[in-house]
Amino acid sequence: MQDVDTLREELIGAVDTAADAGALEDLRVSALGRKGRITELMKGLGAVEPDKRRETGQALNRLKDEVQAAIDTRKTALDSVALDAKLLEERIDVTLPARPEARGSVHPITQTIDELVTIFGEMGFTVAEGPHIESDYYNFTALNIPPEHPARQEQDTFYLPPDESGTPRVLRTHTSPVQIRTMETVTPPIRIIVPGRTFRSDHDATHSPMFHQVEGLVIDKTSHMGHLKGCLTDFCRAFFGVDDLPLRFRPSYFPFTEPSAEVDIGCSRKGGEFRIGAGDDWLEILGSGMVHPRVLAHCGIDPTEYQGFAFGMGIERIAMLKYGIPDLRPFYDSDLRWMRHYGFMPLSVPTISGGIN
Ligand code: 2U9
Repeated sequence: MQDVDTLREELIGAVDTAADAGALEDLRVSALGRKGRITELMKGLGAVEPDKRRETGQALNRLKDEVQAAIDTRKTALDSVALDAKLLEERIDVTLPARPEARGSVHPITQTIDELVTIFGEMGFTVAEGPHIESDYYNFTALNIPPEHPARQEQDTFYLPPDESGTPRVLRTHTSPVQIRTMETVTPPIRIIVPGRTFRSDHDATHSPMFHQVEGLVIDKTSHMGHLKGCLTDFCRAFFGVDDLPLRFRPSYFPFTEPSAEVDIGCSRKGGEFRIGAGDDWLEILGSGMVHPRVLAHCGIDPTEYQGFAFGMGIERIAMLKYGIPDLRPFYDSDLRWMRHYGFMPLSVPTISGGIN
């Protein structure tokens, strides 16, 4: 009978170097299968001398176990290599869209804010932000709107329970508290725009309880009404993409500015068709004015040394005008069909050189 140690060395050597699962299976069959070499040796035990039969049988059983264990170990190693190769081959880029045809788009509000930031950014404005929940002081009192002032009612304020210290709180009705906070902490010159959400208890076809405003503030020692006019004229012409867009500054009243002006842009409504640009009609687009000396004083800025202008407009309104969106309500419906129609390509970022419009 063949020497068991030599056979072990041969078989285990072959198992350890088997190239793949197929070669390993061939080896198993040739060693342990019904007609395998170890099986055949076991079948021949009857011919072994009786006093060596038991010892040889035990040695063959051990060999069988050892070969089987070597096959299992090699199989595990080969499976692991095969799995690594498969994973490498089937690797997926998880950053790709799950469904290539499902393309996201930029909401008209986001697009309009990007455009505003680009235009005012070019004029040297930076963007400021602040909380949606405000104290009554920042939303009203600091803006020269004292407790009994009718503007508090006109603005349909959402009142919230007071904070732990008893301070009355509201959802901000305009972004103006951000300008107050900026003036309290920054030494002029100041040149900021504040785009953001605002809240008023008003809900119909042309009003939403949450809407967006952008306000601007310039504070220094010399800015005057002429700068306000130039700044807003340049903005409106760049935003609507009409170089000779006519503007009209109409005297108005706001508690936080003096003097105040509302700004209209030229338009035409001839033949039932609305067009922005030269025409015989006007459309109100924003409010503005020189910051009231009392507002400056509330923020610790000396009104005999500093002055400046402010303005505000509704973002939904200018987006609807620019992009011909007829209804306000679908802005917040998350309706994909509306987004597909009115949304913007994610990579068409507005720039002054590449175009705002
Ligand atoms: C400070 C000082 C002055 C911001 C201004 C307006 C005029 C204005 C409305 C336009 C349409 C709001 O969205 S809207 O309803 N805004 O007409 N806003 S001046 O004046 C400020 C703001 C902050 C400290």
